[in-house]
Amino acid sequence: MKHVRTLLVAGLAVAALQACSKHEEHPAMAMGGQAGAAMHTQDMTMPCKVSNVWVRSAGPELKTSAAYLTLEPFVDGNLVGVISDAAGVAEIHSMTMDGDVMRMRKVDSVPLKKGMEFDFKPNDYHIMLMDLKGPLTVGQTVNLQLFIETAAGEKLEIPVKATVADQPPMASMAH
Ligand SMILES: [Cu+2]
Repeated sequence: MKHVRTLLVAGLAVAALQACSKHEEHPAMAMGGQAGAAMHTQDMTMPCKVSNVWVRSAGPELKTSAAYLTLEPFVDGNLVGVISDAAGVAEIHSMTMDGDVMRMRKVDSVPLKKGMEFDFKPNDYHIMLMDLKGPLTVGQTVNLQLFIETAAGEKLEIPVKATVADQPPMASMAH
């Protein structure tokens, strides 16, 4: 099971490279990683605005954590995958009440509507980080790559930097 998931992630990574090279003519996309993430809240060449990004801290005894963020898409499409440098596996999860029990489920994609904010937040949709490569300490930075397929069929990669924290950032609490 774990092996199959690893292959899936490797497949996504290949897709990411293709998305990257496809957009090399875009200065903002070509800069990739760090520069792209630094301007993630302002850059209108990006297919969405990303805010309230954080990753829950995890001690060395934990192998899982979760990333949370708010997406405001500028186009219709789907979030179809996530990878992270901090985790061997990253999955999109929903969380629902099943009687008195909270249950997490892996979902293949999340529909994005232009101009409609979509929240990944505690006890709700989240980016599950599994097979953590090490402890996640408060203040540490984690890189995420979001994969979006637009309604027009474009495959886009969004680099996001997340700060590790114990609780949501202030902006999120006022939201
Ligand atoms: Cu989960």
